[in-house]
Amino acid sequence: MDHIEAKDARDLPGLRLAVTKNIPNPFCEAAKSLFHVKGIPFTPVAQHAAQPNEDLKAWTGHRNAPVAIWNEEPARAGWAEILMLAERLNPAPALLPADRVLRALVFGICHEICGEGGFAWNSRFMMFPQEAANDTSAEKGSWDDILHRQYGASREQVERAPERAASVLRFLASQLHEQKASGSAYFVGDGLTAADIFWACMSIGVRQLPSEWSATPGFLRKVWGQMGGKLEVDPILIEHRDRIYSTYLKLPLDF
Ligand SMILES: N[C@@H](CCC(=O)N[C@@H](CS)C(=O)NCC(=O)O)C(=O)O
Repeated sequence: MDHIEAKDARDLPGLRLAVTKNIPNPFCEAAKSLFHVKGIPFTPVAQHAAQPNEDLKAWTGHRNAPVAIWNEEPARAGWAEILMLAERLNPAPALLPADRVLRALVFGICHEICGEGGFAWNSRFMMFPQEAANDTSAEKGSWDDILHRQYGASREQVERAPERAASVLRFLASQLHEQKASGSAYFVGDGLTAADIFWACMSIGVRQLPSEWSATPGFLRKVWGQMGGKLEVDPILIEHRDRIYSTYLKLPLDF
C-alpha cells in the first residue's frame, strides 16, 4: 500500500484513512474492508505503530489508527463512526440492515467484537506481559509505555482478559450456530453486514491468516500465536472468517 505521510495528506480533499504501516492492525484492516466492500476510494496515510505520530496527532487529535478524515469534517477514529461514514459515502451495499431490531443486533455484535471491554480489547490485554500490568516504570516512549497509557491495562484488566475474550467468542459462535440452523451463513439476517466484516478482520490475531493471505511480520505472528494459543475458538468462527475474506474482502492483505 502506498501510504503518504500525515503532513502531506492534511490538505488533500476527499477521504484520507490513517492506517498502520507494515502491520496488519485488525482495526485498520476492518476500516479498509468497509471502504473496499463499498468501492469507496481513499488516500492511505501512514500511522507508525507505537510511535508518537506527531503530525497525525496534531491534525486529527489521534496518535493511533485507524483515523478516517472526510474533507473538512472532524476526524473519526471509532469503529462505529467509521462505519457510519462509510454508510453515508456509499449506501450500497448497505452494511446495516434497514430493520431496526436487526440493526441494533448488528451494532451490539460489533461492540462485543470491537468496543471497549469486547473481544479485541481483551485479546490486546492478553498480549501485555502479566507482570507489566500497572507498571508505570516502563521506559517513556517504549511499546509497553505507549500501550499502557493509550489503552489502560490495570492488573485486573489483564488478569480477566482471557475469560472475557473467551466469553465473547462463545457468544459469537452460538450466534453463528443459531443462524446456520435457520439457514443463514451470516451473523445477522440473511446477508453480509458490518458484523461479518468486523469479525473477519478482528479474528486475524487469534487464528492467523495463511501467509499467502497475509505477510504478517514474524514478531507479530509470534505474539499473536501466544495469545491465540490461550483461547479456544469454535471452528465455525474460522470457517465464517475464511468465507467472508475469500468472498468479499481484498486478498492478500495490503498494509
Ligand atoms: N480507535 C479504535 C481503536 C483503534 C486501535 O485500538 N488501534 C490500535 C490497534 S491494536 C493501534 O493503532 N495500535 C498501534 C498503536 O497504538 O500505535 C476504536 O476505538 O474503534
